[in-house]
Amino acid sequence: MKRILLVGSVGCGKTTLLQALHGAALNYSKTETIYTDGTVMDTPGEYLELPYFKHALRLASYEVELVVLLASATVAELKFPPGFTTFFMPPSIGVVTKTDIASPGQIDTAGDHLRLAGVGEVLQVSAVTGAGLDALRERLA
Ligand SMILES: Nc1nc2c(ncn2[C@@H]2O[C@H](COP(=O)(O)OP(=O)(O)OP(=O)(O)O)[C@@H](O)[C@H]2O)c(=O)[nH]1
Ligand SMILES: [Mg+2]
Repeated sequence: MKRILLVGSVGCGKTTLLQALHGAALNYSKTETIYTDGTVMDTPGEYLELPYFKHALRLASYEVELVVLLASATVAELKFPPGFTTFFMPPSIGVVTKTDIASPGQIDTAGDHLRLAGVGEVLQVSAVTGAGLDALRERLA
């Protein structure tokens, strides 16, 4: 699997997706700092949400081949600045999370937010049901 950086707001499902991608049990664990598990670099949502921390995301992105921006389908607010992908050196893709507990309209809105952030490609997943995980694994292979 490619070396990837997970970026998204607090609670959007980054760590849960990492666990699902690794075939591990899904256990809630608040991410408090940037860490690497295998080829996946996970980040705290605060690094996106608090301007003071944003530079840490850019530095981390130099270590990876692909930035994965995540947006929860259950969150109506825009969490990324428009054009945010230009902040990173590597290419970016978007992933809508929590599709198991969202309506099609909510999933579309989250996808629109990711495209506004600058990604050209959006996948949809549920770490809980496993929907979309095979397609994501294939994309990251
Ligand atoms: N129903 C559902 N819940 C999910 C899914 N992914 C994550 N969750 C839940 O959302 C909550 C937050 O998930 P995390 O993976 O910890 O979120 P995070 O983005 O790592 O959050 P921070 O570490 O705070 O930045 C947990 O209670 C998860 O169980 C999903 O696909 N479906
Ligand atoms: Mg986390």
